[in-house]
Amino acid sequence: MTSPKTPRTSPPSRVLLTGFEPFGGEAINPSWEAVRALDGWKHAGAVVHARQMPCVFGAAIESLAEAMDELKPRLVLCIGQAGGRAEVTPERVAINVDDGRIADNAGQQPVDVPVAPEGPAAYFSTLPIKAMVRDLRAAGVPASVSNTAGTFVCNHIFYGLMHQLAQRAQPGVQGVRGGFIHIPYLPEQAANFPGAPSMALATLVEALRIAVRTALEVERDIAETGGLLH
Ligand code: PCA
Repeated sequence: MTSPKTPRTSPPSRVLLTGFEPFGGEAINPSWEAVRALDGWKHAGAVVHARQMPCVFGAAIESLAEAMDELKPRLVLCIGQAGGRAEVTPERVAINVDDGRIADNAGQQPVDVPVAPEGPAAYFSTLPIKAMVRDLRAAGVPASVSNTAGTFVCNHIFYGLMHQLAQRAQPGVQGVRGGFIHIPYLPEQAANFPGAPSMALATLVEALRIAVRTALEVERDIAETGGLLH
């Protein structure tokens, strides 16, 4: 008797999704709350691995590098809190500067120090940020492209991510895609800042699901304006 052949399947590829620990006196960080809800989620032959990053200059990039070495992901999406923003905002560009308005969780407050002294001034995200915004809006999630990730630990890890991907890139080989998304406060955080916008956890989790899906499926970003006059 012949047993039915099991179909040949390739091992699932990995998506690394990172969120940050709380900082700046907050008890929670929406980025970690949303990211950890997606740990193990599978889509299109890829499985999400969630990791928490320290809100510390230097250590954040080291943790990210360790996770990338361990998981060898095909896609890396770093997420962070942008208190005061009303929308989910895929970031367009990471700049080569650390300039802390507040101290990080280790008490460091670098001012006008490069993230990588030998690195270029900036890196663009390699995520399809315009398609992500389109798909988020279509699903009823307020979203816009952002042209600045700030100069704190989020821009720092974003720059560190793109710098590492650039260094690991091999000519002629489809590179690993990566980028950063800032998300608003959770309602329970915004309740302490009357008037501040917020987004429910379920909406944030759905937003990240959409972002991962779009990044896996859309190879070339769409040309649709996401620009600002100033
Ligand atoms: N947001 C901070 C750092 C960690 C986070 O979640 C930022 O926007 O730089």
